Amino acid sequence: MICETPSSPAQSGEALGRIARARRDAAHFIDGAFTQGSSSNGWTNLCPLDGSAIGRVPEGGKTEVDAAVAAARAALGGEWGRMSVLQRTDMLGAVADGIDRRFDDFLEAECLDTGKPISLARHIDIPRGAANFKMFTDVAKTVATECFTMDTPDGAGAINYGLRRPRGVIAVISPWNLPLLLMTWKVGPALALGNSVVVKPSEETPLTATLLGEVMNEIGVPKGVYNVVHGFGPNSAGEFLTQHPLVDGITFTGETRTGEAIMREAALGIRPVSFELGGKNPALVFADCDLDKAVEGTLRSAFANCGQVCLGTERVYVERPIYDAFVARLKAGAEALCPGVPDDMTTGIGPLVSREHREKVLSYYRRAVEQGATIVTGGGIPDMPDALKGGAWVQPTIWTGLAEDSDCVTQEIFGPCCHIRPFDTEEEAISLANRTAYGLAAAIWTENLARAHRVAARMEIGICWVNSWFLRDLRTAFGGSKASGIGREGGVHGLEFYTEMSNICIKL
Ligand code: NAD
Ligand code: 6OD
Repeated sequence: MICETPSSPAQSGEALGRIARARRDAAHFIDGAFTQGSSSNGWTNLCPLDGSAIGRVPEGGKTEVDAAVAAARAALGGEWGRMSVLQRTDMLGAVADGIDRRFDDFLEAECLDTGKPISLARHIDIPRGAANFKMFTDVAKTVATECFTMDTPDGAGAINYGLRRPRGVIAVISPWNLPLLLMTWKVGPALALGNSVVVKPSEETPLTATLLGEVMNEIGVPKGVYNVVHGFGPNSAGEFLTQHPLVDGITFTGETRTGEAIMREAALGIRPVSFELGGKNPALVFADCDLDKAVEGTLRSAFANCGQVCLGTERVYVERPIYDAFVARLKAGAEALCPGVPDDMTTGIGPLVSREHREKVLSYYRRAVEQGATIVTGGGIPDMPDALKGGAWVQPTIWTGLAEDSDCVTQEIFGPCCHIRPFDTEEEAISLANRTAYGLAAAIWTENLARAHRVAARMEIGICWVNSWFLRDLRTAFGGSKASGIGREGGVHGLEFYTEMSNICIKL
């Protein structure tokens, strides 16, 4: 039965009231100072829970981008650039502790910007924001480079060794779905390896990037090391940043189409890019799986964060003997997810990030019906209390019966929805899973270890989970293949992008 008890109006008012204390304007953070910038351009940041105004956000233009890039460049030649690895990494360890100290401020800001449940942000978004700094300090302190001795005709020989230098000023362009997590996932390694950064957070979620500026100042991180310029993409701060000739590298997480636009800009000046892009991720559920685990895992991978996780499952392939049981159980799980406000502990699902994004998701819900889907559950907007009617709420949705070339099976929707289709053989499942332009993640559910290895090895993706989902060891390579990205970050894998390797050849 569909969850009919979203937060009552009284609960909503109280919960929104508690979070409302964090309502605030955002500011650019340039050269260690908060500023509204040089123009009066800006926008109102809307809360996806009810459509209310959170505060104003200034729109940065060329002036702010120029100032931020100049500050970042100056930092490289100043105290920051002269620090030893240990001094630098101690400072970043203190930044991680600073996030922990202000945990509740970050939590409130993130929940206000995204509407996501506190139970989710408390376990994933904010702790990972801190961990992303701690983890990469370990990498920076311990990473080794190569060394070769070589013979020379005079018999004296030579030694070659690799030397990693910071790449320079890194532009970090980040999305709205896990704002602090995905921004620090790039800022952490960039700073640990001695770069400085200019961050352009998503226009939907400006608050935690701004708050991190306060932490940087509290810790005494030198001015210009961490800069934030707010704005949009095309013809705004995002594009100006990617066009800036003094930016040495661009790391981006977001839509594949945006990645294509950024790559064109990066071609000018031959700047390297690191891209984490979209996905259309499959889950393969074999009849020999533990059905409880597979259903619970797929509920999370399809509906967590209201389906707004790049690694999320939007295509589920289930072996025919357990197909009906799986569909019935996923339906029951989806219908038990109560939409509600962040600090109501019964909330199972928050809103989408904005009404605009809801329009996109609903357009897929309509197209699914037009293209012949059977709606197993959902398909529309939940009935919310009056106080929340202005929010971006949408029902968790499951379809069956769509063709493999239909829009909802081929295109990334980025909402709480998935299509389920039966399969009969392992070979068929592999072929269905790989039949996509994307190559980010896959989940395999089986208790057969040999099958797990065999199938995982044939997934054309960057990350494959077996009997789990979004289980992250930050030392591992993270990224996507095909249209899902370029490069890998995480552990030592980010060294390629965040440092420039020189070979020093010494003739003895
Ligand atoms: P988006 O591409 O619309 O925006 C991401 C960022 O790019 C924002 O800050 C935006 O302002 C900026 N931007 C947009 N156009 C730009 C341009 N021309 N030049 C410079 N900057 C520009 O993505 P989104 O809607 O914020 O996020 C959702 C998308 O991100 C989904 O496709 C999702 O799969 C993807 N994503 C991927 C990963 C991953 O790790 N692969 C992680 C999270 C999200
Ligand atoms: O866990 C991570 O490091 C990471 N980059 C997750 C991305 C999630 C996408 O929405």
